[in-house]
Amino acid sequence: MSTAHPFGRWAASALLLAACIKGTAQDAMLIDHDFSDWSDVETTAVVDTAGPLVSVGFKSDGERVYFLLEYDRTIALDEGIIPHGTKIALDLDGNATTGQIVGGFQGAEMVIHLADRYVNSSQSGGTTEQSSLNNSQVRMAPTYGAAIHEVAIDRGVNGFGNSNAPIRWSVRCNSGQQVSQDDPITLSDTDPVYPPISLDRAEGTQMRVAFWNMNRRVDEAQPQAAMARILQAVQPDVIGMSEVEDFSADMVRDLLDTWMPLASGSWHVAKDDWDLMVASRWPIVDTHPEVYRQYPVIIDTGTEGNWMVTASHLKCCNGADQRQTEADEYMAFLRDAMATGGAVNLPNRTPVIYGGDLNMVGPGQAMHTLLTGDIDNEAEHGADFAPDWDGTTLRELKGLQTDQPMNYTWLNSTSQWPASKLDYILIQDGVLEVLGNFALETASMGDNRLTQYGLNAGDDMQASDHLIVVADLRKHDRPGTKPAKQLKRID
Ligand SMILES: [Ca+2]
Ligand SMILES: [Ca+2]
Ligand SMILES: [Ca+2]
Ligand SMILES: [Ca+2]
Repeated sequence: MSTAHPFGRWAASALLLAACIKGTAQDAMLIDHDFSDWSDVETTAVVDTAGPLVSVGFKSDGERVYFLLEYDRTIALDEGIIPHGTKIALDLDGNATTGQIVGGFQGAEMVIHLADRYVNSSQSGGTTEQSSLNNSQVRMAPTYGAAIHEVAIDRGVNGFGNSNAPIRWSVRCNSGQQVSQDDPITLSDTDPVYPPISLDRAEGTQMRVAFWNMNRRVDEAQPQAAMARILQAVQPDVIGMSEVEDFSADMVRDLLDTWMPLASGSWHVAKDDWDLMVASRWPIVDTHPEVYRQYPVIIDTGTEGNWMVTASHLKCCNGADQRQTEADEYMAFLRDAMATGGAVNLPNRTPVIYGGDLNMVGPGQAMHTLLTGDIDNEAEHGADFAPDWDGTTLRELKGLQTDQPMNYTWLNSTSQWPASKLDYILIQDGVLEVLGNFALETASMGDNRLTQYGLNAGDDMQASDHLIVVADLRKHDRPGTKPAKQLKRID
């Protein structure tokens, strides 16, 4: 049965968006943890309430098919840590008598086992072949746990790029819940349009901040050359780095002075007691290495005063409890820094930026803490608080890639783990305006774009296993005051 889409909280922005994009229905679907691009899709509610699945939405264009999966609880889609066992079945020839059986659905040429991270494709002769989510270009968002997820499945790489044959599909959970499109449907053949994001600094930017996990390659010749090209194309003012523990601040400063020389002198580089550094065009006037695996520093921008930038590299993988403790520790630090008194004192409306490789997989409770100030272990780390100066939450930037509508920042094509957004920028949007934001994957850039920015297609993975993430920021104009002046850049 069909219902109007149940996402009331997006309705207002969706209406606005629809008004803006009227007549451009081929706009690309964005795999970005923002579901406003689903506003025109009628989702199918699950009749059986025995499990976590609530509804399923489906959409297609000439490059991909898309699923919107809504659950009644937080799910980590590519893990079984919260049981769901979601499978997507595609009957690619619209013939129920050929292919695999998935619960009450027959005829699937392709079955995507999301929670177990593999794809079974039917071969002629009745056998199946197993591939990874990466090989089948199954992309999803968000990477951390949530109740709603969007999934994209590439058509070309899975052999139905040019097919006009009607297909059928089904989504099933291990609860036995299942939603199926039983009547064959024809896929859209419209190519999605994704205007590339300029690498140029947005007008009015006061600080271009970047975060990058450097994968301990800073002393290797080929990665150095790729890092140089990427940084020269991006021209950040401030860089929060992780996995640079084997190198000295002086070494990194000398590299930055070579790659992005400043007319005024040297870069300022501060290193903590973990694997983090912050590099800045402006002086770093205070540092806080005492926060574990997170490195807040105070940067004196001159005309726009002090800003606090925190480079972070939270515990990876199945260390969700440790990530939570680390998030609690940082938020306790921020609460004390924003309050009057204590060891650190930020003047009112000092901009706070937090980012890096947060390794945010699993349920993602630690992200909830970082965004909202809801501290998990209050006995140890103190009371909850509002982490923005206007009493609200922090904002997680989308970080879409410049040249394809994906938000992942980590990809290992030989891994069972799918392309993931591990690298984040969180800001106080009560103080800061976001003028630009992207992740840079050179592999998906066309030749003209690569030439324009002096990049090579292989630069991203040559430099690191993580993409650089970038934001252009400026302070809000406060009501009744003059517009914020553009910062004078030191170079
Ligand atoms: Ca989206
Ligand atoms: Ca079939
Ligand atoms: Ca709490
Ligand atoms: Ca806010």
